[in-house]
Amino acid sequence: MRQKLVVANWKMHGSSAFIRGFFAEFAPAGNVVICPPYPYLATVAAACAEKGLEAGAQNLNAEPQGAFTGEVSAAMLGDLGVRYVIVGHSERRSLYGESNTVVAEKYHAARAAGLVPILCVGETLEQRESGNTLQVIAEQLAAVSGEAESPWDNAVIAYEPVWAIGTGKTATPEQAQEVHAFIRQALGAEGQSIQVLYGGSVKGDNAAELFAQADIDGALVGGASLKPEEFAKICSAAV
Ligand code: G2H
Repeated sequence: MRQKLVVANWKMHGSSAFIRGFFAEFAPAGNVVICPPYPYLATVAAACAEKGLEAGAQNLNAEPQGAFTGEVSAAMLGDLGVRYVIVGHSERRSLYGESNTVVAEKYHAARAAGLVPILCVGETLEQRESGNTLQVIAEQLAAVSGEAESPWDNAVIAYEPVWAIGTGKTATPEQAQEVHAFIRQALGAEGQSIQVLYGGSVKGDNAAELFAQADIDGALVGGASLKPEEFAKICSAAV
């Protein structure tokens, strides 16, 4: 039986004052992960530990250490008490040129260090309109699974249609369910146990209908995760 999970992706938002206010107000429900920007990870990890939540990072470098100015390794995240890390978010893919290969390297580096990668996959509007959604998702998944043994153990997948990210346009529950079911089938035997989240303009008032779908195990939430009350509503819908 899969448990539901809700992950906050704060992106490049927040401050020390925001974090104090957020944790003073946020009343958690269920399994929740908070992914702040790097400089706030230690503070957020400590606050999460107090409240029974988990902390996550938004990115990592696949190298274990070395002369990589500005980068952060999987081991450093683990050292801070961080358990999850987002890999392959569409903003990383489109704005920072992360290919399927780079995403796969990060995914495997995270798992090797004992972190749980949250692998983001999703199609652009152009890809959807040209009928290529499932092919794009299959390629993104195949790049990660490669020849690895049990590649989907201790991992989470987030389906985030690029056209729904930060646009206010959410995929309908049926559109999301279709892709989630496809992802499970593409993963073979491991597809039934892995948590598959939906992401893209999830809000307090659309979370419940998304979570009611058979193959949707929760959400990766951007904008709405910065509002403690609304985020708490989304988390409650997952319980
Ligand atoms: C998609 C999502 C969080 P938002 O990027 O990963 O953001 O909920 O603002 O669309």
